[in-house]
Amino acid sequence: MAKKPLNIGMIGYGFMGRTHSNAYRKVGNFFDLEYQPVLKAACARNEEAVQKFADQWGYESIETDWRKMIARDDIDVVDICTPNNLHKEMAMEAAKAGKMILCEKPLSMNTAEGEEMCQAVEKAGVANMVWYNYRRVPAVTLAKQLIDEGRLGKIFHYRANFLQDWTISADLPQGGNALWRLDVDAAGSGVTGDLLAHCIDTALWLNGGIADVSAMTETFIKERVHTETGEKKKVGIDDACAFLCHFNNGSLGLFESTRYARGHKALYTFEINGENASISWDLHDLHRLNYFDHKDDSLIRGWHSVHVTDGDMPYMDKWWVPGLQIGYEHTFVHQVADFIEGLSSGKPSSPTFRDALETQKVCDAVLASAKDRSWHNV
Ligand code: SOE
Repeated sequence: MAKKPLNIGMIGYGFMGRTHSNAYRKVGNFFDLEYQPVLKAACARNEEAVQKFADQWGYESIETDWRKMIARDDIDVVDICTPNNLHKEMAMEAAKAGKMILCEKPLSMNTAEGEEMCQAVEKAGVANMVWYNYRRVPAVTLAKQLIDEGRLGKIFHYRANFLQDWTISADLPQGGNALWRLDVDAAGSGVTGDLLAHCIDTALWLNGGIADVSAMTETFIKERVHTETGEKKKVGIDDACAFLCHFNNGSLGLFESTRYARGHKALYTFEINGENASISWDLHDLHRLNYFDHKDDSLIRGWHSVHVTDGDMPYMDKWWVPGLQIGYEHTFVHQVADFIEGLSSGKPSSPTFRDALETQKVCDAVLASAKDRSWHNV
């Protein structure tokens, strides 16, 4: 049967614009879905740059005014891939226009903004999702499956890190392409919203809600030149953040993120210790899930490394043959596939805006705790 078109209007053309565009193009080749994404329009202020992006990825048209693009009758889904300070305004406008929305993470600058966005999409009744892609690494989805089956038993500990080293140089400016992540007015926060948000989203999904947090943050470089003015400006983001927390299930959490861990580029890891078994995962070896089962015969008991490539493992029947692994870009393909399946089944795929708001609440509590150096309820 012919697939129904799902017309995509993409706002922004940076790193995420590329990962999402790639996913829209690939998904129909590997997943049997009711809808086929069509790259209808790409939108950004810089006409020459957005035309280049559109040509590269095969978008049918461009716009330089996002309001105009959202208003177009031939756009079904608005994909927001802009700096965080624009998410709310764009999502509110898209919801008002009755468009489905896929929004880059984190959902918003803070919980208050996120709540408004949730109310807007719920009132408009439009499908919505936030791009927390790491849930859809097959090994991470497998971890969810094993935990939900109760194999780990009671969970005692959840530990996660997201370590990078790309902002160590004091010469790096704030503001502009990609570097808007260093500008608090555009990003809202530093590693908390950018990196820990990923760890928190995965943790809430795997291990349930977080009750309270105690955090510390540090800004190692206090002033950086701002790209727009050429002047030095105070740095308002957190360069590093670590926090402790209690999960609602009684387990203890320990999270750390920094852009100052020399040698680490994107080392996202987590480990979960339960009564019967433990699980660990590492983004640099993303197709493996490490598993320790205390029930194993004591003579051969030990951590084993599961190569998540077999057809009965999450998503893997859609790709190659057992033993052949997939990578980072596939997580976005999986997310589009799940979003479309949600449209067909009427059962929205997670994380919706409302799900992602829970991550925002934890981020806000973390930043508040770091500020006044006390425990904060989420
Ligand atoms: C930052 O360097 C960044 O690109 C994040 O913005 C992404 O969300 C993360 O997946 C990789 O690192």
